[in-house]
Amino acid sequence: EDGYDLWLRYRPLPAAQVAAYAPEMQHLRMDVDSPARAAARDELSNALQGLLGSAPQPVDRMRPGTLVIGTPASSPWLAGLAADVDGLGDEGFLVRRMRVDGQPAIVIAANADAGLVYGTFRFLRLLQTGQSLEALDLREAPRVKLRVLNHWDDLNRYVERGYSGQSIWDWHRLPGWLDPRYTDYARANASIGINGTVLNNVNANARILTPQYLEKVRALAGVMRPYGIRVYLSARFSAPMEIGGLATSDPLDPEVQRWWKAKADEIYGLIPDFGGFLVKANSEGQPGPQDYGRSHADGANLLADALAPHGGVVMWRAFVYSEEEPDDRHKQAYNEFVPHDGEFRDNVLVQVKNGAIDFQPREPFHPLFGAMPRTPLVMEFQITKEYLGFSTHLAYKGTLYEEVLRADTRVDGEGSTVANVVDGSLHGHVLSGMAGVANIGSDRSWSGSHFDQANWYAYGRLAWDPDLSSRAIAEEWVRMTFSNDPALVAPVVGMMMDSREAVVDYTGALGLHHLMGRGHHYGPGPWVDGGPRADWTSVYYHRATGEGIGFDRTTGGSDAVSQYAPELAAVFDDPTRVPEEFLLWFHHVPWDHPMRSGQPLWDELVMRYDRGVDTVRRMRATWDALQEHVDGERHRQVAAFLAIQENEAQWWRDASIAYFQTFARRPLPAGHAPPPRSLEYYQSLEFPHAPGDTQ
Ligand code: BDP
Repeated sequence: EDGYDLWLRYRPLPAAQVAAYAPEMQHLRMDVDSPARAAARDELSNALQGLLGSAPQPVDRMRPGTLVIGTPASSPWLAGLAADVDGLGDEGFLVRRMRVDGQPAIVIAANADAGLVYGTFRFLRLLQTGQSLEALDLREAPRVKLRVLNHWDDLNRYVERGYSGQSIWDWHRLPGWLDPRYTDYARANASIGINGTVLNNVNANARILTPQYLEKVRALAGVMRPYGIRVYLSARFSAPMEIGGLATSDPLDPEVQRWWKAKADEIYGLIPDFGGFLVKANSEGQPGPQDYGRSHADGANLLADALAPHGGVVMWRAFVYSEEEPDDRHKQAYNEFVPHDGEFRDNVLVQVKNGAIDFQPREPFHPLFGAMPRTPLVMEFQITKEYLGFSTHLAYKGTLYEEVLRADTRVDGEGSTVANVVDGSLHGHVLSGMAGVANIGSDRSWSGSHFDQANWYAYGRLAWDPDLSSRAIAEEWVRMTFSNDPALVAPVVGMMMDSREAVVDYTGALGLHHLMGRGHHYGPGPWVDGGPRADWTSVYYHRATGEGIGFDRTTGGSDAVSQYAPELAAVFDDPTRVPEEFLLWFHHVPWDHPMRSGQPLWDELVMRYDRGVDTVRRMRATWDALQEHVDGERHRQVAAFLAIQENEAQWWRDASIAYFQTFARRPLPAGHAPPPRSLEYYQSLEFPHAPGDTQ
């Protein structure tokens, strides 16, 4: 059990469940006339062989205990379901226990192959999680259209902010060698509904667009296709100059336009279902349209026009902030993008990080959500844990995703949730998307740790249905990844549900943010100052002084609050009404600011640091007690990582308190031990090597 099998382990089910399920699925009636159907059939056979001890046998006439899989349009025996699958699109499906030709059967029906693949995985999940089939009748379709992974993978297999080994894309051996891992990657993604993957880093290398690399991309696209996954590429805006020999990349230059059109034609000649381009432009030193005095809309439309004849899309990132902006990085994306709402082509989506700064353990939702009604906005979540302890700290991000998706923007009255912006329903968009910065690498366990697989899983499930509950998702994942044993499920789900809040607590609660070590982003660095950019330091964000702490983003401060809908802005603006978890995000308050607990701010902050460490300690104890319920190999690794996490949570707590105490100049509240070492000691600690570091 090294984790390679992910949540698709298909280990034998307990005898009672086998006895209940097996008679219902002795036979299989399915026309296998496409690679996608073959993929679904193979998955089903392997899974049932593993779970139940035998694979269903193909039959061409109905017998009791038959699984019937197909489309009403092409399978005469399912023709009666035409109305039931109507409106489910190509990806939706129904799974139903019913009679077919007078015989009891389980049916997986859809309009197209993609739906059959999803329906098959959905059916298997029922068995894996031990559900009763008694009243089985599911009808599902994805809410979000483009459910995409973003790999920050370089062509030399280095993964930016990746903590699970090298890139899984072995560019050197492609296209000749198709590592079986690519197929398993596609299976895992299809099982959770992901239908697109951007293969290369947003800090893009233009060479990915050269013929030599496009052959390799084509080979990967071939592996993904049966699983309903399209490939996309990050495009470097200066590619026309770097690989095209042009003198400019100006989006309004006709030669540049011709170059991109020819490039798109070339790509679609090789990959007819190519998804499109993801672009990071004029951000953190990347080239972009502003280099020529043009706007983000000009840049995005240049690529959109090249892709449009082929049905491709552009996902144009809004993660922009410039060195020159002295005021508040929080406001920049909004200020740069809102004026261009309505100027983007129909096949452009603007991709927005979940919060206005950068994937911190907690941020309020990005004010762009709801503020660009004429443009579809892609939600960008980070699955890799750049700011939440890399792959050694256990932090289930399902709760973070859920918190953001459920946040109410109030732009169109109550119920204008971020989820409703993202799925396109609030403003009536046909296109919609969600992107997750992948945590996948060449490690045997894929994600660098067993529990980090849950973040990949949760992301996919929420992209399919942004209203799912993170707790229900955690439970599914635990059941499939470990076991259905109730003695294990409840405590492990409990650990996961507490885990992200623990990270918030021990790294800096109450709205503090961006306090990590410089460059590599690991461990505490609240003292980080100086260097090339103020907005890459910690002091820029926490603004601690002898009087108080926090970033004043109120109407009297940077006024970032005004980027939110008026009702919400009024709440954020008011220190007595702002949710406490965002107090220091929006306000600079005195150290003795009264908190809702009745304690002064300083005491509350210390209490939270300790609470975070305590939660990790409890998680460790919970896990240790589960030894007999988990295989030794996985149990040992998780236990070891939790020990690392406990040490480092303590380190974060001690270092942060030692530092902030120099401003607060107050003793620790009773019952809370002072940091054992001096501030100088914590500041002198060096982090030897951080994987995924860029600076
Ligand atoms: C930051 C990362 C950096 C990425 C950047 C981005 O530190 O490595 O390139 O985001 O999203 O969080 O473009």
